Formats: sequence, C-alpha cells, structure tokens
Amino acid sequence: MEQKIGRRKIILSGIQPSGKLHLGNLIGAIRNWVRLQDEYQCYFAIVDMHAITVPTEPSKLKVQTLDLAAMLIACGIDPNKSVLFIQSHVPEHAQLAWVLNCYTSMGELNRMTQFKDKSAKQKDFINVGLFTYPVLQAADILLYQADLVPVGEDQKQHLELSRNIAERFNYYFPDTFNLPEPMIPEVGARIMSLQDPTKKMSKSDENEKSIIYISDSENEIKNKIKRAVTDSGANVKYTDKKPGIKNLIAIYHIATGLSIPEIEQKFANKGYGEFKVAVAEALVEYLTPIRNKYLELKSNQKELKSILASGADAARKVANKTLRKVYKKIGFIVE
Ligand code: ATP
Ligand code: LTN
Repeated sequence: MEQKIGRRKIILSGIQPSGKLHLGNLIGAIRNWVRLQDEYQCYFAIVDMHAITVPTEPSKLKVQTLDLAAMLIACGIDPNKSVLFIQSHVPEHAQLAWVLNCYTSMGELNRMTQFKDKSAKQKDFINVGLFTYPVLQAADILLYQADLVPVGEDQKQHLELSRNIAERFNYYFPDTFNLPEPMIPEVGARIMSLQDPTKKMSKSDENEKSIIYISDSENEIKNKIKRAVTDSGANVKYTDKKPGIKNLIAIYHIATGLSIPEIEQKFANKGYGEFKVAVAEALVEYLTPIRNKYLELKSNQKELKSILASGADAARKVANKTLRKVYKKIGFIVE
C-alpha cells in the first residue's frame, strides 16, 4: 500500500447511538479508545445509519446521537487528537457500502450470527438494512484504510467479513484497501448487572436498577449500589462464588485504582454495608467529573455540533480519497 512506511497506524471504531452509555460501555470500550488516541490516528464514528436497522424513534435518535457525542468527549475522546464524527455526515459511507454490496454474497451475510439473532426478534418485517449491516460496517472501516479495529468479541465475525470483502476487492483491483485486524480487549473487564451479577450490565436490561449510567446523579449511584444484589455471607472477598461482591470489588478497583488484594485487606473486618458505602462514594468521585463535563457540553449544543462538523470534514477528506479510488477502479466516470 502507498505511504504505509513510517505512518501512524490507523484505528477506526464505531458505536451506535442506541441508548445511554453505562459503566460497562465505559470500562469495556470507551476507556480503551481513550488510551489509543496518543499512539494511533483514531477515527471514531457515531453510527446512526447502523442504528436505524432496528426500529428507532426519530426524536430519540436525535437526542441519543448528540448525547453520545457529548458523552464520548466527556469520557476523554479528544477532538484535537482523534476524528470524532457522525456517520451520516459523511455520505461516502453509504456510497462505498453500495459498491461493496456488489462484492458480497448473500451466503456470506446469511452466516452472520448478529443478523440471525436480530432478525429472529423482528419476525414480521425484516428490513434489508439489517441484512447488509455488516457491509456498511466494512465500508466504515475500509474508507479510512484502518489497520486496527477495536471491538468486543461479538464483532469478530463482522471484522472477518470486512477483511474478506477487502481481500476480494483487492483481488480484482490490487492495492485498493488496507486489510484491517480486529483489536479485541482481554477478557476480565466485564461489568455485571447490579441486580443479577451473573449477567453483564446491558442497556437492553429492563431493570434500570441493574445499570449505572455514566450520567447518573450522585443519589442515583448511591441508591443503585446500596440496592445491588450481594450474596449471603459477610466477607469482602473476590471469588466466583460471590459474583455480586466480586462485581462490586471490580467496580471499586476501577474507581480507585487499588489492587484486588489491597481492597480485600482494606475491608477485611468490615461488612457488606460499609463496603457498599465506600463503593458508592468512590464511584461518585470517579464519575462526577465525567458527568459535569457531559452536562456542560450538552448545554452548549452549538459547540458540540461545531466539533462534529469539524470531525466530519476531516473524515470526508480521507473517505473521499478512498471512494474516488474505488470509483475509478470499477469504471465510474470520475471528473
Ligand atoms: P445491548 O444491551 O444492546 O447488548 P450493550 O449495553 O451491551 O448493548 P453495546 O452497544 O453492545 O452495549 O456495546 C458497546 C460496547 O460496550 C461494546 O464494545 C461492548 O463490548 C462494551 N460493553 C457492553 N456492555 C459491557 C459490560 N457490561 N462490560 C464491559 N463492556 C461492555
Ligand atoms: N457493529 C458495531 C458498531 C460498528 C462498528 C463499525 C465497530 C459499526 N461500524 C466499524 C467497529 C468498526 C457494534 O454493534 N458494536
């Protein structure tokens, strides 16, 4: 590939504006993105076009998209270091996706487990967008010639497909796309539901008490931690036999930076009640600066939209270059 030598590696990732961010998202995904910003040239897309593959109320989508942008910046995504943008602001995503549709087989898409799971939930109307969702994802990645794509384990299959599509296209038209690699975080950073600590904390959980949203107020955090399900017994011990306490120890570890043995020692002679108060306080301290920054950004929509417009401009420069290259290669008339 051209200009690969000496250039900073490129990262692209996407997140759907499909609900409020929670502690699990922060720990499992966003925190990693923040860490990658100094070493790599990062592109982070808020993928609103992917979000409409499931029924989405327009007014909700609007709010969630801008909220997510504010939240990502509040969590540490720095628009001066990384390119943060809204997918639909960069029309090249839809344009490349169309071309890639013509280089992807029905059979390949039929094998996607996410499609199987999600279409099973939408029995009476399975939209085609849901089926071609992974092709749009491939376009997201290939437009920026990404080297690495930080995603959760569940996205591995989509990443393999993106790579296969790129390889196929490069076979017909050499040197078009860089082949991306997934970057999957080590396990162990999973935050569990506060009400059922055997399940992961998830925004699709109906029980709000099981989720700590990053935007939760001090009182909400304190109440949720206080009511968190714990096991019988009284020792603050990090063990699989006590999933509730294990999860709270993990949360305390993240909020304070103390190691697990240090935490166990600190609370050796204390009961669950006292431990929970400490967890809640530490979490409030950890999340409050993020929440304040988020509220500040949210109250200044003009500033937020201007950050996103600059992000889209920067993204378009790169995306357009790739799209033009593709168009030329396939025989479209490019002026
Ligand atoms: P859903 O309820 O629809 O599954 P979710 O809350 O699990 O949603 P996603 O939008 O699927 O969130 O995930 C966004 C990112 O956050 C992914 O990279 C995912 O791996 C990460 N993530 C989600 N939940 C957790 C969790 N409980 N612990 C750690 N990481 C998580
Ligand atoms: N499908 C991903 C979101 C996503 C994405 C991307 C991730 C859309 N486009 C490009 C990485 C790269 C998900 O549901 N987590």
